Amino acid sequence: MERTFLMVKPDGVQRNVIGEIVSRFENKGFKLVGAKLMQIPTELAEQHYGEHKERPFFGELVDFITSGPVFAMVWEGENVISTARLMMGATNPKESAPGTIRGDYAVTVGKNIIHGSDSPESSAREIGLFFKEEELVSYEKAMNNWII
Ligand code: 3AN
Repeated sequence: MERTFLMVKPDGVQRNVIGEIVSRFENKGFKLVGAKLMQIPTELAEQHYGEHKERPFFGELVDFITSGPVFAMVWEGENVISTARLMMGATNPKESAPGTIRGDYAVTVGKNIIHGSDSPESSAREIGLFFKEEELVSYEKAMNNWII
């Protein structure tokens, strides 16, 4: 079953929307298999955002993501990577539709509440960066029979 890495960023933690975001993915029918509140060390932030190293906003990005605690999660489900991206909305909140997380909660591109892996490759990489295998749980939910 597909897995994705999702993270409520420091702005989302400060604005008390962890529960709201978890609820959206639970209600959709996805399964939470790992989660933790953590303060990201600078080195991990630089690895996580490695693909943006040459971008002018890289320093800002690292400063922001390390500025306070984040809520890191791994979610499981059919097509969870692309569906979570749809539920998050466009990177720039100016373009994210109402009803999406960023559309409902975010105003600027820097402070856009949530991160989500954009491909199976980035999901595997990011889950590996943030979680040890033993921090992820495999379990059955009876309700899943009514979802898939
Ligand atoms: P997403 O988070 O939707 O996958 P990416 O991977 O293109 O978007 O960008 C990573 C993060 O970098 C975004 N979440 C956003 O906060 C930040 N970012 C992207 N573009 C800009 C920009 N032009 N100025 C400042 N920050 C940006």
